[in-house]
Amino acid sequence: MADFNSYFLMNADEVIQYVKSKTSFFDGSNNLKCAEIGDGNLNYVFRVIDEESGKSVIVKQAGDTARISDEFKLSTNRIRIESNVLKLEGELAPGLVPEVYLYDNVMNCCVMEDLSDHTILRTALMEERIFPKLADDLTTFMVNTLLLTSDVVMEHKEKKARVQDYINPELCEISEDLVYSEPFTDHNNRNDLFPANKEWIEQNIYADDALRFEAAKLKFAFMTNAQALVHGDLHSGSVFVKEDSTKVIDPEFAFYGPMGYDAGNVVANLMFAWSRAHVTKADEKYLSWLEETIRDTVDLFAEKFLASWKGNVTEIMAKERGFDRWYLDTVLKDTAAVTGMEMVRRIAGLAKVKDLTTISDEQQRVKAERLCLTAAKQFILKAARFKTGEDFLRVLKDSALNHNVQ
Ligand code: SR1
Ligand code: MG
Repeated sequence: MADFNSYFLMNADEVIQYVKSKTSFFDGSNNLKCAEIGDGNLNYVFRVIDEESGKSVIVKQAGDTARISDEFKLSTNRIRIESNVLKLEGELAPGLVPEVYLYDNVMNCCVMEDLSDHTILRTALMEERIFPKLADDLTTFMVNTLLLTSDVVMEHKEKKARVQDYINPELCEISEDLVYSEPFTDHNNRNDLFPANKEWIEQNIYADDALRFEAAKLKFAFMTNAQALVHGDLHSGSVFVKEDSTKVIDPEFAFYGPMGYDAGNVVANLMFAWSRAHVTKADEKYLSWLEETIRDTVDLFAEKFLASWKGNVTEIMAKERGFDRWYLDTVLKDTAAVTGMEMVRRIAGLAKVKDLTTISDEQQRVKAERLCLTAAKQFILKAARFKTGEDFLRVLKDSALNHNVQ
């Protein structure tokens, strides 16, 4: 039997041995079952369950390359980042992340709460399910984890120490390439375009100089603006939901970056869900809940941000009259720009979203992609204009009309 004193990638049987030897979670149980259930791009995720008591845990282990491709060489340090960030987020936004029971820096794995009674948000949205608390929970999560880790609130030397703790070069490089470079240049020749939209994307994205110029500016902001401890990959595959509960998972891309990176990812991924629902003519009740959720995500974020600012600001100059609104406007501008960048990269880049790729009708998919890209260009090129949820939603709906999707 392995002693787990030196690193290797575990199989399901070894994971059972691991939890027995490293935790007391299943003390006394002899009937553990384990399966690899991961469907993410980077790691291996095992669920261990005691079929008698029903108790279960998740063991997540990092390899030194991405699960989907050896092309991405990655530090296993990402599991340390993920475990520590989940613990910190759990303190800042109680109840909105899974509990971490153990982090192991030898096996590069962590043991955490099993959320199998929840569903991945992207899957749930594709099933047209409604979650009344979603915008409220996600905006609480973002305001608490972003504002409270920024220089507005934290003592500056402590904040700088935290910046150092969460330096995450390899995962940031993935975003620098996949979000901020390749979708505009295809310089690594690995963009995966839907054939029926290939020419349209070449003309409207690759060949748009003004758009590429804005993307270049945004890339440098992403690399240099150490504003807050961002989740770094807050798409709808990083959120678990059930009727009355929202849990944000997978913060392995976390680092000190622009607050708008998280908010923009949330808005963009809600917009993918809307675009799918729109072209496939989904249930009206579901569509209007999605629209309300997009609006509320921006408006509740702004409202809670200003309220939290009032209660938590410590930085002397941030207390100047009007500075809170000015600062929020810069975050909303970044949110709009990142909304656009995420929308472009999931269509013109390598890493896709199922909301769009599983639209089986070719014409519907063409329309969904084009309406997203048309809106995305507005978000990127006119980012400073977006201040309210309605501003965001209007551009999305106008883009749908321009692509003649009724
Ligand atoms: C190689 S990783 C591709 C994408 O998956 C992750 O979830 C991030 O979104 C990344 O860009
Ligand atoms: Mg992930």
